[in-house]
Amino acid sequence: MAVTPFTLSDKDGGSGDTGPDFGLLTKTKTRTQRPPLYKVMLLNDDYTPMEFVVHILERFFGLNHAQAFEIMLTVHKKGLAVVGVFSYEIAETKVAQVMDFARRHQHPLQCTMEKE
Ligand code: TYC
Repeated sequence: MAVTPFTLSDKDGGSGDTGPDFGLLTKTKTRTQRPPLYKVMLLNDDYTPMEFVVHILERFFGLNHAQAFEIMLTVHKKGLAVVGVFSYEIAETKVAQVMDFARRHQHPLQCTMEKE
């Protein structure tokens, strides 16, 4: 917050030719902070089937089959990829959903989040 003092000129029917009035007003500027965003990333491994990863990307990240396949291949080739950017709570939920789904199917797939 910044407080800026400023003067009023003599337009208020004051005493006439005695110069400007030095009334003091304050302006308060409030800057709204954007909430921080978090990247959700999938990590490659040697065991999780490609189709399982594609399924996860469709199911939890709302990607169509072509987008999901492309991101899966990026993870497979590069080691990891960002699959989405979310608020903290949404990112945390996505990571938990992916890790839980992978664990229940006994795949070692890893999903993490990182502040953008
Ligand atoms: N590397 C895996 C395989 O060859 C496929 C895979 C892709 C695994 C992406 C994890 O996040 C991943 N079956």
